[in-house]
Amino acid sequence: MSASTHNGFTKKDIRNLVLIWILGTGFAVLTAFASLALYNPELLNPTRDMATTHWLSAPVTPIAEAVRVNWAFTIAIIFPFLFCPIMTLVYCMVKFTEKKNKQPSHIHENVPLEIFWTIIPAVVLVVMAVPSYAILKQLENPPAKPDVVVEVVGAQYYWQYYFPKYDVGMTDDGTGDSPVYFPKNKIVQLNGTSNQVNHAWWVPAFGIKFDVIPGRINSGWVKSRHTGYFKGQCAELCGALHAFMWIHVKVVEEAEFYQWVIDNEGTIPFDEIEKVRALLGDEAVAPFEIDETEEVEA
Ligand SMILES: [Cu+2]
Repeated sequence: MSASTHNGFTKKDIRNLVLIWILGTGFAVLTAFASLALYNPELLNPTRDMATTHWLSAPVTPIAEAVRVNWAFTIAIIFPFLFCPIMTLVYCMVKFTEKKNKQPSHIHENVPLEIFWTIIPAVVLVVMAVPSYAILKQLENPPAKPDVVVEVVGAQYYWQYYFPKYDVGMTDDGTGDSPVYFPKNKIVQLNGTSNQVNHAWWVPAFGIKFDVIPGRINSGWVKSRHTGYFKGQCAELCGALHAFMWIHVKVVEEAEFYQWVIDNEGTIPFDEIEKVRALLGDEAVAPFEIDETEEVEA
């Protein structure tokens, strides 16, 4: 059978396809952005508030920013794998119709092609895995010694927090009336566990999600660049009221954080008293008084 009896794949087809891949992918990406902008222009604002758009909260920590960049990078790298095969299929459906191609070729197996489409996705997976694992490692390990350590306990169905350094604890009952306070621009290390079943502490704006598991301690850390009120949720199906296990975090300036500690009958550690006096005034921390009327047993 001579080569002229059927239409094969020519160099021109390859050139056409590469052009279609590039234009088609670009068109798809532009359409996605345009439809987002038409639906709600605020969705394209990188500092948008999730409470008003219900779409990907604005990142406020270095981890959340790294997660967002990695997300965009991953989407960009996997989009061609979605579009290119679809466009190739459509191209072949149009070009090799029965009318134009009476006697189809019977090609099977193409070793160079199979090596190509095995190696390229494998390389792409490695390219995606390297930054992802780097971020996972960062997520668990703060860049320096934490400024504040918080013990987080998941309960059915609320969250408890305890700050050992300040001997202050509180419960977030899920209504939003009792948020936990974190100081802005400070490394807050969270050590989480659970008293009964598995839960997960998840605040999207912080880029943090870690499981809290009975008998184990898992960690995450937050260093928020902005003050504000951030909402999260338990991310592990934990029982009947799982959906109401909200997380409320208020990130405040350092002075307001210390005021919160004092208002909640916490203790200012000795080495921070001078700083707290400078921030809140002398009367904020009562001087240490010895009650001389109290009898001391010999
Ligand atoms: Cu839960």
